[in-house]
Amino acid sequence: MVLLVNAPTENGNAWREMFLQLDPSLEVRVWPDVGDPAEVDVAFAWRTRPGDLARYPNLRVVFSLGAGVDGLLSDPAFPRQVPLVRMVDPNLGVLMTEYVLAAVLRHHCELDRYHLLQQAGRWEKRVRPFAGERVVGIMGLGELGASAAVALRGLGFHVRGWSRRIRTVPGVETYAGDAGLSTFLAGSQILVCLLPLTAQTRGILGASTFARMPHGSCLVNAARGGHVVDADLVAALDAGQLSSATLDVFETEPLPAGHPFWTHPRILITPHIASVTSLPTAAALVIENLKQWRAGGALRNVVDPDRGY
Ligand code: NDP
Ligand code: OXD
Repeated sequence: MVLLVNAPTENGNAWREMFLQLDPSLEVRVWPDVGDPAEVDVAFAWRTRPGDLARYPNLRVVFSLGAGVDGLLSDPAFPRQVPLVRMVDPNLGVLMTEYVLAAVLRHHCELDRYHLLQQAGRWEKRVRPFAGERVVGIMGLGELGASAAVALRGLGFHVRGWSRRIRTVPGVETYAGDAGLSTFLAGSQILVCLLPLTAQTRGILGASTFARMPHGSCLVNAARGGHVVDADLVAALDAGQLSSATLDVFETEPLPAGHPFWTHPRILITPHIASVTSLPTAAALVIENLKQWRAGGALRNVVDPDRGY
């Protein structure tokens, strides 16, 4: 079986070595040294060149290096008849949860505000509410959202979550679909986005959403830049409807020089580091899934291309 590592922005040889260590029976090739495209059975893909995955006529499965598959599915030539498996690794949740906790605590403790006061040389105290008096709303209660929700509950926050279908997470108030969105947003003082980017969720962090949140609330976006309407976010921050934002992801990455987010006093930018796929554990999960499938079992974590996640 030929597995092609097709992840031009990553260290393809490191993945190749790990896959071979885990399953020496595989033949592992690294893009662009593809050999005969007709021999490729399986692709391990991330940020592939547009059209590239359509070049392998006998491709039987694509594994995504990342949890979000919007980049792969946005390629009009993506072979939609081939099963696409997304990355589900508890380690992604561990790192994402750390990031969300750091961002939520930064907003909860108003560290962003104190940073601005420091720059103005001002010593101004303000009593903050207890965590239980602060409502954190998480958009997306999947692998990452549910993990963050549980950890925030552990710190005592009042946590609510929003998903497509209603979910149960112990201690978390849950809402679903369009019908639940306004009520969910109306109480969310710190809103954390962990949605996949799909046709339904693109632009969801825009004026209409911000207007439904409490005045002065905060935003954490660790999902995709396409969720945010950039001009609406700047307008909401400038008007005080939102008081602060932590952004890890952007429509264009790296965030282009001169983009208004770079210099906005109420925006903290991180360079898409909220979570990172861990090579050893992720490779082991791919090989395990592949082995089960080769033995006649079903693939786990297959994406529904119509749903987009
Ligand atoms: P999952 O597929 O496990 O969870 C997605 C959640 O979003 C589900 O709860 C789902 O609802 C909900 N959802 C999807 N569409 C809608 C909708 N239209 N309305 C309401 N809820 C919706 O994904 P993960 O938790 O694994 O990952 C989430 C995203 O995080 C990824 O797609 C990726 O974009 C981003 N990410 C960012 C990283 C970073 O470093 N910044 C790293 C890794 C991932 P339901 O439960 O009903 O299906
Ligand atoms: C992912 C990411 O989707 O790193 O895994 O953004």
